[in-house]
Amino acid sequence: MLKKIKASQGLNIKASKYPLSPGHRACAGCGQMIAARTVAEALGPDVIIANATGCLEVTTTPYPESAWGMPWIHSLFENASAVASGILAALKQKGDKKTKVIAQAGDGGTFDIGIGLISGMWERGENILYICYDTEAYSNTGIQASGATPWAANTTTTPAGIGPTIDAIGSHQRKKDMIAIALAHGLPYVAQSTSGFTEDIARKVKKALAIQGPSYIQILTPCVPGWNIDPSQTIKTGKLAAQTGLYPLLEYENGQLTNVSKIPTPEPKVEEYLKLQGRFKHLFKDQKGKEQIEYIQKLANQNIAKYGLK
Ligand SMILES: Cc1ncc(C[n+]2csc(CCOP(=O)(O)OP(=O)(O)O)c2C)c(N)n1
Repeated sequence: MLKKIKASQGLNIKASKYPLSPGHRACAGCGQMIAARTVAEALGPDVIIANATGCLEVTTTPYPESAWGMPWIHSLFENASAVASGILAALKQKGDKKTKVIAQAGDGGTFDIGIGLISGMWERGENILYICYDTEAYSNTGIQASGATPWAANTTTTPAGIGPTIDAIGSHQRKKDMIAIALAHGLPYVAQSTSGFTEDIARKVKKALAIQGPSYIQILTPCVPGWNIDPSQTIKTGKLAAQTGLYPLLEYENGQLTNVSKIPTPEPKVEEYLKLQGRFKHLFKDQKGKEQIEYIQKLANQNIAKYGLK
C-alpha cells in the first residue's frame, strides 16, 4: 500500500525504527510528546492507533510526513473512540486476536467533544485502551479552556486580570472529574499519571494491555506555550502536579483504588507548582490571588485526604 502511494505520488516514504520518531514538529519540552513516546514504546508491536485531531496529530503528521512507525489513523476531533471500535470490529471479522487497538486524544477530545462516543465504546465493553493526554486546554487551537482546565488558570477564553468580575481570576470552573466518569462505566482498569513519571506511564500502559476489556489512562502533559512554562521545566512541573496532590498518580482495578503516589516529605505546597507556570502568574500579585492559591491548596488537600496520599 505504501509502495503504491509512493509510486503514484513520488513520495519518499521510509519505515521508521521508532514507534514515534524524533523530528516531529512539537514544541521543545512538549509534555504530550514525552508521554506519547513513552506510550508508543510501551505498546510494543501489533498495535493500531486511532488518534483524534489535536496537537499530537497535527505535530506528528504534516502531510506527506509521519512520525509514527506503526499503523496510525486520524479522522476527526470527536471520534477516535468510534474509529477504534470500527477497527476492532474489522479485526474480529478477520479473526485477528493479536492486534491491540488504542484510541488517543487530548483533553478537549476526551472530556468534552468526544465524551459521547467514548461513553458508547465503554458501554460496549470493548477491549480498547483509551489514552487522554491532558494539557488542561484546547492547546492546538490557541489554549481555549476545556472541561479539564483547572481553577484560576489563565486561558484565552478565561483571561485573567480583565474586568472586576470573577473572570479576572482566570477559569472559575473546577476541573471535570473524568476519572470518576470512567469508573462510573465499570471499566476494569482506570489510571492517572503525569509526564513527570515516564516509568509509571509505561508500567500502566503494559498493565492496561494485559487486562481484558476497556481501559482508560489519563496523563497530565504540561504544555509549554499553553501553561507558559520554561521548556526545561516540563518534567519538574509534571512531578510537582502529583507531589502536591493536585494530580496524583492513581490506579483502579475493577473499581477499587489499588495504587497511589504518596506525598513526599517535606510536602511541596501548590504555590511551588503554580509559580512555575505563567498561566497562574496573576495569582501572585495581590490578596485576591493569594486567596485563590489558598483555595487551590484546599483542592489538593481534599485529594490528599480522598486518596490517602500521606
Ligand atoms: C468538530 C471540530 N471542532 C473544532 C475543531 C478545531 N480543533 C482542532 S484541534 C482542536 C483542539 C484540540 O484540543 P485537545 O483535544 O485538548 O488536544 P490538544 O491540542 O490540547 O492536544 C480544535 C478545537 C475541529 N477540528 N473539529
